[in-house]
Amino acid sequence: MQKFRFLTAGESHGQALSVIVEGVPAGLPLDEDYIAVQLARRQRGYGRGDRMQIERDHAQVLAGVRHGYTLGSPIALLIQNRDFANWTQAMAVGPVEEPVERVTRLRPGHADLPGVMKYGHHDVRNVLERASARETAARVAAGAVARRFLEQFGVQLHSHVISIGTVKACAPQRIDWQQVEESPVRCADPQAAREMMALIDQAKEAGDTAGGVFEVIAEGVPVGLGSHVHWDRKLDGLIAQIMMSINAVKGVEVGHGFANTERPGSQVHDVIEPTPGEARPFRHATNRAGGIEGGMSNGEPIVVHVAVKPISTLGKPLPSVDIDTGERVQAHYERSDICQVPPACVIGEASLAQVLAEAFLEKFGGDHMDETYRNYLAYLEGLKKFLPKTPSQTHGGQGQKSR
Ligand code: EPS
Repeated sequence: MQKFRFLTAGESHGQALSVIVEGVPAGLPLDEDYIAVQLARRQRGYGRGDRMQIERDHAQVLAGVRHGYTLGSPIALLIQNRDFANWTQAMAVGPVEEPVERVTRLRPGHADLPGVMKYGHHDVRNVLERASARETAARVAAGAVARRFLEQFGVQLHSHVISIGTVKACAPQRIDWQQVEESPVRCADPQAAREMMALIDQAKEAGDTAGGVFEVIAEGVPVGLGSHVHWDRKLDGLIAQIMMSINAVKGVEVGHGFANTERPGSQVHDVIEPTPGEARPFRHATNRAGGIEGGMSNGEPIVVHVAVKPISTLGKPLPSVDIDTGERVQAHYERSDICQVPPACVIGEASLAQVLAEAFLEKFGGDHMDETYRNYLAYLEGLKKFLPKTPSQTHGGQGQKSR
């Protein structure tokens, strides 16, 4: 079975990040410039550390694309780490002449402790290099391919920051996405954005870090992606899994998931309305479910909230233990970001795009985009049988029989 999936490789300060994206039908227009736009969005954000001054992320397409169109074969992408020039000894692939200084002081909250125990390493760098959120550049490159695919069906993805620390945004009813793109913290509320930046400044001054919550929205998703029939085919379950795998993410909510628990059911469930005269058979009066019912998209925008913990590398490190001596020490400090919530938005978009592209291909298949598109249009055509009946159909006409 054709399956849209991706696999990344690469250490934060190694030579490069690489990713293979598989399952993309032939005939999808794709070029490096398109992917570069998404990579640049991920690099921005107030609260980023100095590393982003060094990197200019660009994914080179090594395979799977010819003359501007995908071939249906695996797509291979390569993103160079410019910073590798400063780490040639520390991250050399071959043996080194001079011993390289090891990292032995564990950082609470990072992968350091379980990583060295599980893999039997004596140098925490063997864990932290891969555990670094640098890997998310490769995810965004893969997500750009998924996004390009979804665009062909009119699916649009957006994201914005809802809170950083205790500062919460009052998002307007209609979000100006261009304004969000221009906001240093990807926030639709300019006053809250200023307060978020001040909070990040304070965290930096205190040698601390800041977390927050962001929202990702996918518009134009057809009804019926995912399935109610098995736990591992439920769209909300798949979205939660990929979001939880983003570095520092600790919570995922679809729609008003948590707030809904405080309301009676009558004020939670989205009333279904007929749509006389419209191409679409039904709509919901509200979207508290976040566009998913029974593990399937229901035709409303898919809305996901994602909680990001404060980064665990602290300028003023917490108490910890040295794996060489077993003694109490201050945790290791390694240059890092103060707040990752704005870039995490872009990673969240890429992740949602992955899940939706996979669900799209599961539903519509197709080895060439033309085939996928034909199947998609035929499905939409089939949905017309749910359109309101004319009086003659309701009283025993053709429409009634065809159901
Ligand atoms: C990260 C530490 C920092 C971040 C990095 C994630 O890198 P460095 O140790 O080189 O300063 O900048 O994120 C990225 C490099 C990136 O591209 O997002 C960490 O420890 O997770």
